[in-house]
Amino acid sequence: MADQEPDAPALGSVRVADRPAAGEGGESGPVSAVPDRATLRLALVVGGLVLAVLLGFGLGRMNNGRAAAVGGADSALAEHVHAPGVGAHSHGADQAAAAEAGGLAVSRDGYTLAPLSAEFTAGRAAELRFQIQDGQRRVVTRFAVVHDKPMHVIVVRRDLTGYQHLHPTMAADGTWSVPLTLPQPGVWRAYADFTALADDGRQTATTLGVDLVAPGGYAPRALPAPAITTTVDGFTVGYEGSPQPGLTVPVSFRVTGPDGASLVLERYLGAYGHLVALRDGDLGYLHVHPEPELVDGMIKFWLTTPGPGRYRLYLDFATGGEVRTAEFTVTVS
Ligand SMILES: [Cu+2]
Repeated sequence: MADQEPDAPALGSVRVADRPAAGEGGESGPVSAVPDRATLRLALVVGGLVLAVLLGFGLGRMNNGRAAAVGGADSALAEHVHAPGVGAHSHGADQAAAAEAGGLAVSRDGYTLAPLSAEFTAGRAAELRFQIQDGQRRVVTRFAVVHDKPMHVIVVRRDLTGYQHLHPTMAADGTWSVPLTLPQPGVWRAYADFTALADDGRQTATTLGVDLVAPGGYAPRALPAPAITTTVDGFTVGYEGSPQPGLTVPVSFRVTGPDGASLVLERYLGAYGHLVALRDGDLGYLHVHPEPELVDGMIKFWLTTPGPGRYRLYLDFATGGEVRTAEFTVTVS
């Protein structure tokens, strides 16, 4: 065999350190080359270690402490990295993918939402229980924490009333559960918004949806007319911005108190506000990317509306230790 240079080093590769020592393997290079190679290997190993430390440090900083893995004690530490200036739920997706509404399917992106209970009695406290399964129908137990929670559940009736934003807890077997009361009869939609962690460390952010039913007389309410301000418990909430079909645009909300004074907003789940947008007609769930800090006293989001139509916006904000939801109808054309 002809003498050959060591393989081009893959940065941080374990393989460099695992190669047999000179002379043990099939190498047939001149003896004089051995010290050089050993030195080179040592340099590569040390370099790889330094690089690994630097990478870990860099990832940790990029991650900004906003996400961590949850799951069993054997969970590998997983990073949930967001590009600077972009909020959660952005995963390098191209604009086309981001412009698609989520939550329309029980199975998508390799994961399936499997409810363990879908029928409720209107007005009676019960429990929503479900599992997330992977492509091999195995129950998923590892999720990335996004906005302080590994799982976000939205429940709304099909006429877009009765909005609830819930955070279930997971049992060791991967069964999620959360108390849920469907106050009125009708067909309701439940969304599971999560980032699953595969065994190989791959992260998949998706939103799956399933219908829940509360039998009884269903009297759907008409969607309220579009408006840029609304009130909730004496607080006035208004927004600025013009959602455009197929584009990601800024939408900023200002909250003022009962006396008209601008309000001291509190962080809730790692952000000043949480916005969910649902499409009238099919209840498509939209991607909304929050800015981490207030901008001119306003809560700023990046909203992607996939097409023309009417949408209902639900803004959760916290003040005085209480979370309230302001709702808006928006026409996109
Ligand atoms: Cu949530």
